[in-house]
Amino acid sequence: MSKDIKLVESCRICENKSLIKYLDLGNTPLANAIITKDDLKKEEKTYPLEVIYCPDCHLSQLSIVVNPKIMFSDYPYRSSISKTFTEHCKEIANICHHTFSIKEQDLIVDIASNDGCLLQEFKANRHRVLGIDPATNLAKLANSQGIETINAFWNKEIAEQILQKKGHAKIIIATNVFAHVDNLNEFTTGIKILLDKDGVFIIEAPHALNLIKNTEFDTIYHEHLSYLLVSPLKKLFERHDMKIFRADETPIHGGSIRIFVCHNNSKHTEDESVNRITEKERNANLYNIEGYKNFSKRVEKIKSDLTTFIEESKNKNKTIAAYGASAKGNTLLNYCKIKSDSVKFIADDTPEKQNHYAPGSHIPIVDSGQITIQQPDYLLLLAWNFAKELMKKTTEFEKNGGKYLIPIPEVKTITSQQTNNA
Ligand code: DWN
Repeated sequence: MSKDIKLVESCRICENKSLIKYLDLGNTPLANAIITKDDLKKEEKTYPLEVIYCPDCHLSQLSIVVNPKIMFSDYPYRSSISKTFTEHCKEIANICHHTFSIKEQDLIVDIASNDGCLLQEFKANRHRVLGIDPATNLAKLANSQGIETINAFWNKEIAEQILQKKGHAKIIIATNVFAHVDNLNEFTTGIKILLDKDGVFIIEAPHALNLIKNTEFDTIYHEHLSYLLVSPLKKLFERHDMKIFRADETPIHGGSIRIFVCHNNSKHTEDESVNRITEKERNANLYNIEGYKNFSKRVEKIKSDLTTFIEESKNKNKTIAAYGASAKGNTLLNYCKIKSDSVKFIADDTPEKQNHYAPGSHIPIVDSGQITIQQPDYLLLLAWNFAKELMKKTTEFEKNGGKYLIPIPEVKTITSQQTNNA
């Protein structure tokens, strides 16, 4: 077994050891391990990508944990590239402002704060803000943009340090990180230390309900150790004398949950939203392995439909390119064994990704100006979760007769009008 990984021997929430595998996507390179031209010839590391289910607490999780230092110390993903996401950050800040009446000097902490785009919204409201992110490149970028950011992984020592220096935090936010963490007990212990008595801890992550319902299997990659449901998280927080008092559904990233957690003895009382979502999870049969039985068949159908579409297009001398060099896109490309002989390039607006190659498929990543320059017949939206935004940026491509192709929840060509009307 490679020294980069460790086997998951028990459920990370309830320690149950009899876990059931329901998906195997094979050995796959790390989804954000983009490659320079010089490294194209070097052998790429791949790791098993399998999902296992805990029949006791219903958490889905990967069967291995890749050393987080390998994945997150230098990170090519910038949250603020997407306008949709920056608008989403405004929504989170407004909810905090209006619902939890935070005062100007209250401390707001964002764990895995990336380039600081969420904290910018709180800083605009004159709150004290602090980011924590393990990626040296992102912490440097956020600090250079005036968002104080500690370059570290979150743990209880960091929580203690911040408490000493800045006092308790009124709001602690963790968007798209809770599912990335192996030791959730240690992570939560840190939250308990730093969170003000009546403070709120907000987690946002793709909801496993949408992943299964819409066959969003591309959301499965080594950064995402857990595929979250509200039910197992309730168990985790109860163990830490904390409670989930509100749960929202939000469309970001293919459909996410936003859950609000507080100390048990805080002033916040649980509302009906928590039970409403756990009922949805139960009705989707996600508290039973039966609910996952046909998932891999649906994944296979997407793979066969996409590869057939590509083969038929090639036979008709049609060209295909892609937009959005996303982590999810690399899971899709690698599982479907799609290479640069099928998809000519992947356009992306992230400077750190351009002039690199996608891991596994080795498809060149270029700036999005290449879309109208090369005018492929089809544009595969690997970041289908941002389809509206990507289409708004490529109106000329569509006007020139180009067609959009989306892979999830089913493989189909789609127009911007259909997307806007959806
Ligand atoms: O959890 C995670 C999610 C939130 O973000 C991380 N583990 C990694 C990352 O996953 P992803 O790469 O699949 O996320 P996105 O946000 O779907 O990736 C979008 C990609 O598309 C990025 O590379 C940026 C690019 N993009 C672009 O070039 N122009 C996106 C938009 C909206 C654009 O206009």
